[in-house]
Amino acid sequence: MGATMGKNGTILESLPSTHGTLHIAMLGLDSAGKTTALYRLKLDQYLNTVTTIGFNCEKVRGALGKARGVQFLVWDVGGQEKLRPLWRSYTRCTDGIIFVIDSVDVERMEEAKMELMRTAKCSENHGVPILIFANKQDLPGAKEPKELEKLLGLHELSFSAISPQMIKSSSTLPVANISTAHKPVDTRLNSLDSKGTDVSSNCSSTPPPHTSTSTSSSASPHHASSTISSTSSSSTSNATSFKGWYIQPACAITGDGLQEGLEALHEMILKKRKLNKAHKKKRC
Ligand SMILES: Nc1nc2c(ncn2[C@@H]2O[C@H](COP(=O)(O)OP(=O)(O)OP(=O)(O)O)[C@@H](O)[C@H]2O)c(=O)[nH]1
Ligand SMILES: [Mg+2]
Repeated sequence: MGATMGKNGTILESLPSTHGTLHIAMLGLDSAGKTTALYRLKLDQYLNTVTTIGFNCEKVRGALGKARGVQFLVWDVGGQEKLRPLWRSYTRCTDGIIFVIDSVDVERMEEAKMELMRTAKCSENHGVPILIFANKQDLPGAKEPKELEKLLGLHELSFSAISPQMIKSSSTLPVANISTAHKPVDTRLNSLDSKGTDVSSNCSSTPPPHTSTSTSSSASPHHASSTISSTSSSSTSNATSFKGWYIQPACAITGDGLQEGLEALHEMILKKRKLNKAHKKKRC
């Protein structure tokens, strides 16, 4: 039996509604800790991962502050170089982006910066809030968020909370630095070899952006927990523009800092929506 179409004939419209759910794309270089973070958030357990070929997708609930009870549909996309051109398919129409950094991998910091900037400055991602997890804070030599801010050039990122279309029609508003370095990508990953994983939802094709999957995974015992406090700066600045990013120290293995990060991301998403709404009203 074929899929039922929506009234405009698109398959997307016929997919189960995820109303109220925030769609999040989780990106970052291979081995940064994305899958470990995803399953720590989902299961509150440490999962022994292997590199992701394709993506994992899980519903995760916020546990802190205003994000408590909020559902996030998180797309964890493989970070290997050959997979990165696909990131764009996952950030399309997303509410927020999580970018995971290996805080000890100084050698690849420039590479991480390049990918982060490419993602943040892509015109389609304009104004999409970005949460940066400064992961692996448990390891000796882990760079602190303040230092990572510099190494990653985060000062280059400040967004207008409104869309480029709105900016065009208003000469008084700041125009963000927009780059269109990406080529459009519509390819699928079906031909890639999978090395196999113990995470069963690790799929090998690009999904439509608003679907959900579930998983059953095996788990291994928790690692000892350490306390990580957020030293990050505020996510907002003024009425028409907002910082749009937030850096959160984290340890995906223990789960430290992960929920705090979701709370900050949720706050940025709400702030952005509010600003967009206020701007629309002003123009009416
Ligand atoms: N010490 C430490 N190790 C971590 C942490 N997070 C992840 N790791 C380890 O880093 C390795 C890579 O983790 P993954 O979660 O598979 O990395 P990934 O970002 O999903 O990598 P790709 O799927 O290849 O993109 C694994 O051995 C994890 O156990 C952390 O906070 N601390
Ligand atoms: Mg992975």
